[in-house]
Amino acid sequence: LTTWQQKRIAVLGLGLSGQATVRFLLQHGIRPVLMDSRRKLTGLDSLPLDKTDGVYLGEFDANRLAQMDVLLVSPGLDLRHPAIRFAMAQGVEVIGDVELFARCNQKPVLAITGSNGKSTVTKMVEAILQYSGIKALAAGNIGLPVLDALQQTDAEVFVLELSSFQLDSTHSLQTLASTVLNVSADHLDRYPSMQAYCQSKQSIYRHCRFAFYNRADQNTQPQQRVDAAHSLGLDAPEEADGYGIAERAGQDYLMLAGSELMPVSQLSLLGRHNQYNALAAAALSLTAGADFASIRHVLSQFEGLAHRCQLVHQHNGIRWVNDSKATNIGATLAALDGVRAMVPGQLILLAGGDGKGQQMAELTEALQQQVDQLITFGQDGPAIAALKAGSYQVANLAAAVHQAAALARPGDLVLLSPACASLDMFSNYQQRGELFAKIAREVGR
Ligand code: UMA
Ligand code: ADP
Repeated sequence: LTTWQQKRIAVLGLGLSGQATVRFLLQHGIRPVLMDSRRKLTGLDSLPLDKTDGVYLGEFDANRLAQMDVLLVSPGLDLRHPAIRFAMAQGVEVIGDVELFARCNQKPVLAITGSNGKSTVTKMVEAILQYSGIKALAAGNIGLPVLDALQQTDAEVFVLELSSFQLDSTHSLQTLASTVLNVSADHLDRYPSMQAYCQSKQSIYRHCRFAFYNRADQNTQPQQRVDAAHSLGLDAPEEADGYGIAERAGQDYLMLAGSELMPVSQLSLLGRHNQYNALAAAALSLTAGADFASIRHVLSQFEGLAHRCQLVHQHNGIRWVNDSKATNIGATLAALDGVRAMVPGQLILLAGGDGKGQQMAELTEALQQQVDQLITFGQDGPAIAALKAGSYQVANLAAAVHQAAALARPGDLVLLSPACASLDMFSNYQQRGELFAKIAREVGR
């Protein structure tokens, strides 16, 4: 980084990761230029702006960007932005905060990506390692910017949740182990094709020691040469030292590196997708030194994260489940699969929002076979409602919850699993999930 003190560095995007990047650069004696295409921003007052080389808010000026040596770009910004492309074409280096982390970090990294399950697996791995007595810190897309994590000097292992956006601006991240959990359509508003999105996910394997991929999902299999690749799956592993689920004395066991880890029935989280998440977390943790007893303990106690298939209210035999984090079709399909068997009565699904260019028709079969009542809302609600006869289309989430309450009987389960982003009506998925829980508690009495 010492050579950077003579360079012209701009930080583009001043959200969580941009602000962490600015703090990090200032601590290393580098005075960046700050830019954000938004005119109104929060949190900027916490930065010592007088120590920077200026703050520019509003539409990016291509010529100003082209005068820089390096652009540190936030994940929320599309690298295809004309001003960023123009700067790149002039030879300006464009990287993200994870790349800067990669160049400065000396400690082992476990890296997790995938369309769904990233946060769950990241938190599981962090908890397992901590229980094993290893100081692990989860960072990245999960919320703590990687450059803030890097400042925590007592951390021994970094567990990084990486989005495809972060991977796109990262080139030299060395990892002890990397995994792509699954690939299903998401963010197709930012990628020209599914193939381009897959390639982005694949780049997590670039400099890994161990690659763990999903044998039921070909897109997750490393397409480049890696030192050691192991497949994970919910079936019996073929190799003697494999990872999967095998029957032992009439019980299904999670198999970890050829050994029996624990009966699947002892896992705390429900749903087949969570069995896979548990296996992936166990495999990653093992490479970083976790012991079997700790893995077993954590996986049997793990409470799950808020807004992921979370039971938020139960009354009169009706259960209300918040899966607001299901912002794409793959997540909603997993939720339906996971809860269907638990519902003696009707499964009432609330879905809709910003579909991000997904092909909603991929939901058709699940809506027909697993959902008894469908209530849709938001911008792309109509496209989902069109897939099932007799569905209810309402104006907003509150109306959807009221409609659900009118339909629900004892034994039913009301599931908010929107298959869409929340940004057409909410600030984020958390706000959507909280509103659902609040109204469910009011009407479901
Ligand atoms: N934006 C602008 N102009 C700018 C910069 C950003 O309009 O100049 C917009 C973006 O288009 C986006 C929003 O601002 O809508 C936030 O983008 P950001 O890059 O400023 O985001 P940060 O606050 O830095 O948060 C990012 C991750 N956000 C995104 O990738 C959009 C956070 O992941 C992550 O926790 C944080 O860094 C710390 O590493 C959130 C997320 O939504 C949870 N991720 C997406 C997902 O999981 O689907 C990828
Ligand atoms: P991410 O961080 O990738 O968004 P989360 O762990 O936050 O993943 O879960 C997001 C959504 O995806 C939730 O609705 C959850 O029920 C669902 N999900 C979790 N794990 C998986 C998986 N392995 N496969 C498919 N869907 C999953």
